[in-house]
Amino acid sequence: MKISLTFFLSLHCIFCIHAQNLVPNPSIEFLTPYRCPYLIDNWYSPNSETTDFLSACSGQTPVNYFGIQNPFDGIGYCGIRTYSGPEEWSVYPQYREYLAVKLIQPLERDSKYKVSFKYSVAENAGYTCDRLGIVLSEDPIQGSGVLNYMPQIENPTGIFLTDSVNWNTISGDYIANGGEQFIAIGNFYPDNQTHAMYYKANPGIYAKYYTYVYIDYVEIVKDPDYIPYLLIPNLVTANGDQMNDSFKISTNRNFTAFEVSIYNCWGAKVFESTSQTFEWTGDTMGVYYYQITTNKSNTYKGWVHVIKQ
Ligand SMILES: [Ca+2]
Ligand SMILES: [Ca+2]
Repeated sequence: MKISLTFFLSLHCIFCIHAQNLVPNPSIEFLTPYRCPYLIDNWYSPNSETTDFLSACSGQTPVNYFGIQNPFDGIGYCGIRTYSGPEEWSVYPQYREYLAVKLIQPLERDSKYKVSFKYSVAENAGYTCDRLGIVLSEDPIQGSGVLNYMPQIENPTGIFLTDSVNWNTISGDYIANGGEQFIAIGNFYPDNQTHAMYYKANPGIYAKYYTYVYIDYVEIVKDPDYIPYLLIPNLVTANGDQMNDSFKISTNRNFTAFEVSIYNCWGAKVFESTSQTFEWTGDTMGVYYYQITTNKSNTYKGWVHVIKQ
């Protein structure tokens, strides 16, 4: 009995320390061996192009057509084309490959998540480009050619991806709108918004005129310490001392919709805005009534005193 209790406590502690990664098959492995190398578990190509799922199970890691790279984790990873040079445009105009997956559970509204994935540039690719990011979406991510989505986490513009030796990380914090349950990784920009250059003296045969990157270990983990807040002041002292000089909200949330209206004591509207970064310095001294609606559903009402002296 005593042993069982100790075991239970240990197990409980393990789950406490490690927040759950919401990405299924995060290491991009063939979890069902007989499917290798044709059907990867969970992951798919959202634009139906030939995304490569490379694994030692089919002899495609660490050496493959595109370069040499040991997996960051496990025995496999993914390989995608993120840009094709002008030499390929007659055959492959605006050609892109992506990898996508449905999360284990949807993201929760106003929660903060750490989003990251590993990448390494394939050494046989003749071109390098700067675009690589991850999209989080409520609806399934799909389309053809360049997928029309704005990545929430991405490599900085103008920084070319060139490291073909190490695994590097693209990561960022993401405050969820709630309901996001699909992700995709790749270059979501057309050629005229992608910075690219031919940089290899001796590229390989297969990837000579395009950019090719390996992707491994994708992680989306909730930050348990993040607490969303919204502070609304009830006093404005518009005297230029930099303290309470205007009526504005303080928040760490990003509202998808926002409205604020301010009324004087006779009920006349004196200010309105749809920007959550609004600032109202007050008309004349007095007491005003405000109404703030966030995400079209939550309404906050109250009084604000304006003092001018
Ligand atoms: Ca892997
Ligand atoms: Ca390499």
